[in-house]
Amino acid sequence: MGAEGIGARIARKEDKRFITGKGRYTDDMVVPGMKHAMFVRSPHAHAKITGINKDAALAVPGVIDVLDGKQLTEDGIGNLICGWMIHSKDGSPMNMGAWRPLADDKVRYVGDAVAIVVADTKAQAREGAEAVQVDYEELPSATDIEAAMADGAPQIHDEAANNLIYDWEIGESTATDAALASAAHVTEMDIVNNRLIPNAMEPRAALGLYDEAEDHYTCWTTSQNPHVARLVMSAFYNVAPENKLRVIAPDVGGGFGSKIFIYPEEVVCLWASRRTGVPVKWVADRTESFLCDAHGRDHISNVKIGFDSENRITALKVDTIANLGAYMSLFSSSVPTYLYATLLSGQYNIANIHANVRTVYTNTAPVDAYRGAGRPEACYLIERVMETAARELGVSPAELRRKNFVTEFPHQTPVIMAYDAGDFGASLDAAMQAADYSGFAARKAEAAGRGKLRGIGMSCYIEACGIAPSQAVGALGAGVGLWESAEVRVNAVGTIEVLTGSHSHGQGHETTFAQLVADRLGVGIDTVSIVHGDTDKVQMGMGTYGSRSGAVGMSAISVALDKVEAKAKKIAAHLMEADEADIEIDSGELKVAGTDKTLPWFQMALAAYTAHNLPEGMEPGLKETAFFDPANFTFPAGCYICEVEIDPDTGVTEVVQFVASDDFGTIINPMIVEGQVHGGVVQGIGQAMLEGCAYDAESGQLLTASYMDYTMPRADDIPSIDVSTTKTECPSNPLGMKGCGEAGAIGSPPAVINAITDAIGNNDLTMPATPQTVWAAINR
Ligand code: MCN
Repeated sequence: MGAEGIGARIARKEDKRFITGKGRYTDDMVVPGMKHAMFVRSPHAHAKITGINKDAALAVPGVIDVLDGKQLTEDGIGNLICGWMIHSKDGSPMNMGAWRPLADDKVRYVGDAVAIVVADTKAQAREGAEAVQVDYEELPSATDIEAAMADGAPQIHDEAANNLIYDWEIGESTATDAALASAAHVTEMDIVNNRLIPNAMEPRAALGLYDEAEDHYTCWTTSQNPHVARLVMSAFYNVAPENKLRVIAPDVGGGFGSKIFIYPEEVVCLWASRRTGVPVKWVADRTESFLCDAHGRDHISNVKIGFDSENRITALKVDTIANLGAYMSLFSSSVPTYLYATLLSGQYNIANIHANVRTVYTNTAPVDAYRGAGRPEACYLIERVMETAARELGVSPAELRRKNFVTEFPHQTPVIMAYDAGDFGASLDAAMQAADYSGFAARKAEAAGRGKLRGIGMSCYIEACGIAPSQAVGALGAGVGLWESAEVRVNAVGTIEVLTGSHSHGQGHETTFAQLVADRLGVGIDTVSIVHGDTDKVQMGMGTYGSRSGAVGMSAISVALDKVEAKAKKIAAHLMEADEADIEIDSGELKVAGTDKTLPWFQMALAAYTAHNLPEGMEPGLKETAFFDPANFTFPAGCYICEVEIDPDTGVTEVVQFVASDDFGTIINPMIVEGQVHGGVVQGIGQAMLEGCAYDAESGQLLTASYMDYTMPRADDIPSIDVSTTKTECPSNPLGMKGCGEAGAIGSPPAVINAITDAIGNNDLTMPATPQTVWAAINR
């Protein structure tokens, strides 16, 4: 490792521009003639549109046009799609209703887009939007799972009878039932995983530009995967042919999954630019973000876990219903199925697993991935039921887990996943030591002396990330293969540009990706530029989600670097009249091993472009492209331990200690990884204790559409988090990396709830465990 290479704890290169206000976000983009848009949104949860009168809006000074869903349909703009096909257990394909970018017959949730108003200023667009008169015939609505599944529930899409999208299963039902029937002990629980609303610092935004002269479209957008956005908008939405559409995702201020999807707004802004002849910019206000960004989680489940007389798990049976909201967003169908049920085995050796998953439409915002989609729900379920089983069996939660850990790898679970490497015992030991687990009883007694309830809870998580293997995800119904690409360009002066299909929106790629290059080529990170987020600059890419940029994106860079190194060595050997096999690359030089002959890196690069005597048959230049498609997912795993103190009179709960021990394989930058874990754990504590999304059952209104009602975690809600790592290398990528971006959000909620329920001695507690909820549980 050089001072800036793999493993170096160095500050993020990109932070200078972010913390000095020089980041360039979609809203910073200004193009000549640009106008502003405001969407007219449904105030009703469920209603027929019976008429739209635009006259008053068109009379508002500055309003250029008002466009609606009928015009969008006339122009042939397609339905928004869910690209991951799921079949019900009877073999039928999922029942997907249409999602029009602008609703033209019916609105299905509060915030559903109905029309776009384009005006000279944002204020005029807002005034225009308020003046559009939409006539609605209100329909009864259903916002939660039970209401949507009740007899006589409102029918949200004609295609989905009883609002059921699919009824899917995985694993062996009969064998699991039989194992449960003969178990020495069965623990059964009903588990709710609360709905979350993502809150990126930068709200979503889009700027659509149609250039009539060139017949060309450009879309600046807050996207985690601009190439996928271009592909989908071109291939499915009929917005523009792919060769005439450029999508740019400049600096993006946080995504956490919610900016993976292609939403109505970017499609409509592009189309509106063509219709109106002016560039159209839309920037969501915070209320729009609450209403319309894809929400996360929202599951209800029943789980049964069986043990033999030696407390070994014999069976796990899960019945889950997931709320997918009013429309099926891009990956929504995969979240409660392949991203969830395939991880139900947790860190444990379980011979029999069966899960049944039903998904339903409701009159709420679409639900899709949110930091850790599917996997947090699986982890919460298995780690809550393990802790509960330990309490029922009267054994230590740590030892019950340890007894059931998978210890041999590779390990094939009964639910598709093949865990490739891990040492779950090592994480457990490290976390227990860091948390001074054995000293807990004394701390509890001391707290009791102060009138406080103290509790400890753990969670041993595993997740599958590095979302790729094209063959695997293809076989499971994903509409596309999920590899990643990279191009490494060595310029004639020896500086290096890396073009990557990954997108960074807070994860520090400009630093870690440069560290990899620095490590391999012996150059400083400042001679390396990372280029991403622009479909005109970067070859095709698959973007960032499922903590894939390290394991998949950096691996593509690594393979491209192999090719660059090989060619550089050939050139150097030729110029130094040495054997290619003797060339070493070190500290910015190419050296002939065992001699004092060296060639500076930049001279080799210059020669690659300018030499008249390159090796026979060699093409000039030095740039290489690679597409990396791993053989398996990566499986980060770890142990989180949370300790809380509760005031029994008020229910006010303080997280007094949080310990995270993670296995992320090879670590490129420990400081960035720790930051990722901190961010994830904070979001997990937020889910467990603070963030409660609520719709009014009667009216279907979102009751938590502002920070007055939806509580995000703040610094004073969070203790100093103790992060450490253990290491088993991932065998399916050349760097041995496992993803770290979602782990914190996946592993932490059950640790928190296990700690609170331990403190209060009542296991009947749902998230978010607000003071009121905790107080009620104490007094139940
Ligand atoms: N890294 C490392 N060593 C490892 C693994 C990762 O040094 N063993 C580094 C990577 O090089 C990268 C960062 O850690 O700089 C995160 O890498 P990775 O785990 O591969 O995750 P991605 O970069 O693909 O980011 C996606 C992940 C997801 S899915 C969400 S959601 C999320 C997250 O990361 N959204 C985020 N972290 C976020 N962090 C911020 N600040 N903002 C978001 O929107």
